[in-house]
Amino acid sequence: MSKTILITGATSGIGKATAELFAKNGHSLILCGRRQNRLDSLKTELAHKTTVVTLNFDVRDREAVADSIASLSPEFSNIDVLINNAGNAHGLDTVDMANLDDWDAMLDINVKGLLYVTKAVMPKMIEKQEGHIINIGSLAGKEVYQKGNVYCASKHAVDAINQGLRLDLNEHNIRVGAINPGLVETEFSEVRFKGDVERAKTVYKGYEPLRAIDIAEIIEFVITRPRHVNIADLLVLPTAQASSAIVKKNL
Ligand code: NDP
Ligand code: 8X3
Repeated sequence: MSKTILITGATSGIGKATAELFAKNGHSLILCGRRQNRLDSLKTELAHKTTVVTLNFDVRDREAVADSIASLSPEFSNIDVLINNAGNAHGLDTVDMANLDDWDAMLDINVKGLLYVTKAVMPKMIEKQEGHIINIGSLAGKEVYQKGNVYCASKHAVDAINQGLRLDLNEHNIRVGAINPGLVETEFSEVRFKGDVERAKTVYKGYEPLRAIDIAEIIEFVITRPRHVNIADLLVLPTAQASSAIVKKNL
C-alpha cells in the first residue's frame, strides 16, 4: 500500500537510494536536505513516478525544521513513515587532536537534528495513533573504534534515542526501529575527510562494501511488514566486515 514518507538526507547516499526505490514503489515522498540543486534534480527525476515535495532545511535549525514540516500541504502532512537518515561523520581524529567544530556538527546534526525532526513529525502520528519511525544508526552505535570517539558517541545516542522513542511512543501504536549499517560506499567518507576524494576512496578499497541500495531495500522491507510487526533493531554489515576494526581486505 502506498505511504507518505519523509526522508531526511535525501540528497545523497542512503537517503537518495531510498527515495528512488520508494518512488518506484509508488510511495508519496517528502524529500529533505540542504542542497537545493540536488533536491530539484531528484524531484525532476522522480516526479513522473510518484508525488514528490522537497523541503530545504538544516536539521540543526530547530525553527526551520518545525516551520518546514508545519508548511506541508494537507496532501503531504499526514506522514506515515519518517526516515531519520540525515547525518555524517566530521573528521577522524584522536580526542586530543580533534576540531571542536567537528564535535559540534556531529552532535548537533546526528543527535539533536534527529530529535528536532522527530518532535516535529510526531504530533500527527500521535493524533492518528499510527506511524513508523526509522532511525539510521550505525555499527558505530554498537562499537567504538579508534578516532571514532564523538561520531561513535553520536550513533550510540541514536541507539538510545531509538529505544527511548519506542518506549515513549508504544502507547500510541507507533513503530520505532533502527537500521545500523556497517561500511556503505556513499559520500560519507568524502564529508568525513572534508572533500578529500582520494582519501575517501581508500576506505572502500580491497573489499566489497555495502551499497546505498542494499540499505534502501532493507528499509523497504521494514516498512512493508504488517502493522503488528516492528523490526526494532537491525545490524547490517558487508560480508567482508566482521567488526569496526576488522575488514577482510583482498588487496
Ligand atoms: P551521505 O554523505 O551520502 O549523505 C548524508 C545526507 O545527510 C545528505 O543527504 C546530506 O544532505 C544530509 N545532511 C547532512 N548534514 C545535514 C544537515 N545539517 N541538515 C540536513 N541534512 C543534512 O552519507 P550516507 O548516505 O552514508 O549517510 C546517511 C546516514 O547513514 C547517516 O546518518 C550516516 O551516519 C549513516 N551511516 C552511514 C554509513 C556509511 O558507511 N556510509 C554507515 C552507517 C551509518 P545535504 O548535504 O544536502 O544537507
Ligand atoms: C559509518 C560507518 O564505520 O565509518 O557509520 O563509522 S563507520
